[in-house]
Amino acid sequence: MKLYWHPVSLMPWRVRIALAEKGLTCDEEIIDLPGGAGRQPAFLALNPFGQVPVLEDGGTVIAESTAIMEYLEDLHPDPPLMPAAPAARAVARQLMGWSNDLWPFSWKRWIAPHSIGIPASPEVAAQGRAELTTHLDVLDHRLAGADWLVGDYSLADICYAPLVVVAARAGLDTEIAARPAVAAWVERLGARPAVQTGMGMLLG
Ligand SMILES: N[C@@H](CCC(=O)N[C@@H](CS)C(=O)NCC(=O)O)C(=O)O
Repeated sequence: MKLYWHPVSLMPWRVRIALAEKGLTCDEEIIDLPGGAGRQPAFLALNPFGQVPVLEDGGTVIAESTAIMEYLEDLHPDPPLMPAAPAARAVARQLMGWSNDLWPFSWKRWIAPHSIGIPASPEVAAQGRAELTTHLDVLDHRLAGADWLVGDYSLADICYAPLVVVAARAGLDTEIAARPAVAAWVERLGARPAVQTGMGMLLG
């Protein structure tokens, strides 16, 4: 298997965490973003949208971090990273979807003043922060009295791990500290060896 990624990109970190949790090794190739190798024909042939992560496994090529993680889960079900019961699996996927769609949308607004190419204003940043705060409230509610988002540690937790670990270092530390269940979960995530391996650039 080969993973195309970039060391400071959040979404590939999820895949690296899942690989580490399962004890799998994988070749890796760094793709320059944005506008570098990610936009060259050879990479666009793997992902026409030019985004990392992409996993190549023999003749199989998969983009989208959650699709890659579910592929790994199907191929290597031990240790399990998805709940067994259909209802719990659906809730895990719901959270994975929120981490994929809602969080990044708000996150881009929040970090816009520090990013190139994203329209920025104090109002946009404040709106992003307010949306992320609401998102943290939802997670805090789920985590009340629980160690993990859906029963045992799962892909739902892994999907959020890079997002919340980075958020805690990017101005949302006070919002996280104000939500004790989230704060304890962020600590728990950061303490996992696979999270430290997966997010090597930041935590390893
Ligand atoms: N929904 C995608 C998002 C992937 C994504 O946003 N990748 C970013 C890096 S974290 C990227 O490749 N950006 C470069 C670009 O869009 O050109 C996933 O979960 O894999």
